[in-house]
Amino acid sequence: MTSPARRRLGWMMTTDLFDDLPPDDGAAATQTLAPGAVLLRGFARRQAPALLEAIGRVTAGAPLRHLVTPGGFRMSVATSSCGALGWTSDAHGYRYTTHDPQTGLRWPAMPPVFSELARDAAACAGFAGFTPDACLINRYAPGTRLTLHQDRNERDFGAPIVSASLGVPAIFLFGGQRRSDPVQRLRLIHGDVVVWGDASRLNHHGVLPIKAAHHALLGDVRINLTFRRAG
Ligand code: MD3
Ligand code: FE
Repeated sequence: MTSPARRRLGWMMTTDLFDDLPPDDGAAATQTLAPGAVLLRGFARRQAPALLEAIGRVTAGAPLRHLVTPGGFRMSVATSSCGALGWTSDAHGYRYTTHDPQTGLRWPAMPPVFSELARDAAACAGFAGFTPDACLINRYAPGTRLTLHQDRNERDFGAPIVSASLGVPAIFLFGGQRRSDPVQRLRLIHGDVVVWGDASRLNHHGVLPIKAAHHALLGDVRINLTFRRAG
């Protein structure tokens, strides 16, 4: 497959504008942010309405809630989960569970539109065969932020994490292995997907406070889906 831009320009130029892209692989909008970290601009845009409908169904069964960190702070992000495992936090620590502690029920099943998106995005980034068993749903109201952290509660760091952004934009912080490493800022908008694997899997990351904005489908919120192989 050839990108529309490359097709349009192909007759009049050589490849110099596209030297950062692999040749002719259909990955026209892919960008490597760091070793193992691949940005797929707009990858989830087409599926966004179906994703939102599925988010509505999942959160009807497992409501979004503000978890409390082990340190006793209420998270400003509201969280839910689906899949065989869901992520939770309380005074005892961060962990994955098979049941939602708030309802006592199993986490809702992962909707096929979720798992297919995660699998396809991972494959596009070079991680064929990714089958997530957990999806965290994070909802950001205006002003909500996520402080710099690592994701270390998963069993297998060999699997990537896939994240999809919906709604209003966010400035994402992408650091290194050590908390003190320099941090890149990346603006993520509706439909953007990032695959974080290999050398970037344990990098620190966070989200700056969400600026007041409006999105046609989501209003003033941002929703982020993160797909993991947790168990
Ligand atoms: C880079 N969520 O839920 S997704 C989280 O936008 C979380 O809701 C953010 O961090 C959000 O834990 C960021 C992007 C992300 C997720 C996991 C990563 C980036 C990552 C793991 C390693 C490196
Ligand atoms: Fe994280």
